[in-house]
Amino acid sequence: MVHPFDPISDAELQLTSQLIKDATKGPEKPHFIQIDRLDPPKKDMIRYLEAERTGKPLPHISRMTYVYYYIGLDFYKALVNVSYGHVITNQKQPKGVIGPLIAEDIQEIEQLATTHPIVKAEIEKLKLPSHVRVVCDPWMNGTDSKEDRMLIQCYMYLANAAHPESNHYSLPLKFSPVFECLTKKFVRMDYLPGGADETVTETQAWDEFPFVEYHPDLNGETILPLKPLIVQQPEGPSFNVDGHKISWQGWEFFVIPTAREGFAIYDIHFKGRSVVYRLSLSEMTVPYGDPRAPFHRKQAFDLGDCGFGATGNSLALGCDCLGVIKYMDCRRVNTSGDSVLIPNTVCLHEQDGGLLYKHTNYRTNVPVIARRREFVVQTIATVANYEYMLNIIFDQAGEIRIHVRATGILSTMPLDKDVTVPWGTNVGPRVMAAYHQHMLSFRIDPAVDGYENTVVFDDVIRMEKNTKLNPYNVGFVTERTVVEKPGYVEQSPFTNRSYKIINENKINPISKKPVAYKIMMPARQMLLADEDSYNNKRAQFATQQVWVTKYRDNELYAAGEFTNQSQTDTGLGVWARRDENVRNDDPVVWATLGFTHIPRVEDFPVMPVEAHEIALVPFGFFDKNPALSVPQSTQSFNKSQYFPESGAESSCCKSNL
Ligand SMILES: [Cu+2]
Repeated sequence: MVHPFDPISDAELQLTSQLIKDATKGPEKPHFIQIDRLDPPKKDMIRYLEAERTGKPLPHISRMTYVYYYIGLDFYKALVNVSYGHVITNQKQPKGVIGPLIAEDIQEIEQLATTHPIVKAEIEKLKLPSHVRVVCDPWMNGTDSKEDRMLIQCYMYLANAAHPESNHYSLPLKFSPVFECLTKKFVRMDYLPGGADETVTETQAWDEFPFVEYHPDLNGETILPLKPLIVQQPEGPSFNVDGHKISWQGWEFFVIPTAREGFAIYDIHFKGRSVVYRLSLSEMTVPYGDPRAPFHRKQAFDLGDCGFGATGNSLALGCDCLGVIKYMDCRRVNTSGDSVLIPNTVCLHEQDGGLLYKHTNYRTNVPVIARRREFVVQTIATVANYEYMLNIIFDQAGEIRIHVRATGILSTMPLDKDVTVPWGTNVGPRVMAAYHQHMLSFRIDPAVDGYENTVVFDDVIRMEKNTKLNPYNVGFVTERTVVEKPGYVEQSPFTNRSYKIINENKINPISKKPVAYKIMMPARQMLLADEDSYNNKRAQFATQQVWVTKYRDNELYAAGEFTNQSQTDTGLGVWARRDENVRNDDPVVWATLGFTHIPRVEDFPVMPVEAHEIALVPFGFFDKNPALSVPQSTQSFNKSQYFPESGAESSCCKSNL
């Protein structure tokens, strides 16, 4: 039986596109952009989940899908009831609302960018030798003015003609054609500055210099010998999978691949108590700090413009993930309305996370020691040059970690000989990687012991000095502020400000305070682009670290539903301004994980992962450490070996237990 949380099926996707085709009169066929299932209404789902838990008859919830498509240059959004097979709404969007990019269009533009006569004439001027070829990296246009056409900025590069894996990002060219994405019409040729200012020059003959290659066939490195370190689970994994529901070490939740977010996790319970209703990456924007045209428009919205599921990697057993792996697939639509399966975009597995706790009673020399086993839900998206690894990691102490790693290849700009610029790093001969930011918004729809929750923040402050109680001036206390209305909370690293989701209706018997989950996130630099820039207006979410809104169905994406060439943020920029109560109600927390990336030379030609994380940690949710039920770590369980030259027999994990 289909569960209301289940991802879109092949049949549902095809039914959706067929209904739109049937509803389209006139000669032009629909040009599909995105189809996925709509989130079931939360009110109905709460009833459904309650019935499921108590074994009562399950209420009917219709399966709904959304579809974005173009007819000519007109952009439409429709909602379809796929349980009953009819279109509910089908609306042409206002002019200026532009749909996301889709792989088929991008591939066509990529071809066109090297074969169009105007571009070919420009390439001719380079007088290229036969051992190099021209490669195009299509980029979303970004925004610097009002523009109703969906435009693609084609950044052009050279690569080694003899090898398909040659690193073209090492050799950017100084011209950049712009195409109209839907009609594939040539719009104009932009020229890129190569000096330390905005001056551009006409295309000159290419004067040869070496590539910086990453592929093992080309990088010229001698590979150092390495012996296998094999992750095996001889008795199988410790998790169970029932459809899309996972149970592991007291945790229960649903993992659902989606085209836009990569995946979402629903109805998270630990040891029978609810923690989160829905957890997902809601948006990521990557604005660049190079002020010169056309780089000033480099601002990707990786979810809204492309989609983390639609650009998801097919993860490979024994390569991307080790151990016993459960995979889930993502399904997307192509421009003709067919269903395309991207296999294995989400992997689920266990990993060793080092020690979870240890104490040695020095009087008896007896340790208690438990290893942290982690359960990982992972997806890896390739958004052109960059890879993003999104991990949601559960542990046995009730912690949920949102762990993001950026890797892949820096987006690069051309640089003339011996030039340096103050907004970028020279990462190879005549190639510069501009400073940029990665601003991710995670949407946390909490359910801390129920759905009526409150968001608070605690500051740690000095007690009043020279009082009877604090005569030595050493005391400090926490001071709590309750978030009553939607909006944002300012960062305050010097009061050690921490954010918590509490349930005011449930008092912890030990702490005598409301049960809570703490959102662990260090203070970080937020969006640098000025308030008077489109980069800022389009991504209000990225200007603050923590936002709170009141729950409404279908408010899932921090910068709004349509981000491609958007003029303003139609997400938090609107929802966080509503005057309504969020206390002891149904708040949604939006946590911005931001990192300002000043590229290193070592980030090129392929970047070692840069990891950042947010953790949701129980804070007076349990009445003691919930991980005491984890088995002790012993050598008989772990079966480790001594380094060959050692003959000692005693074990570090010796225990009298
Ligand atoms: Cu970066």
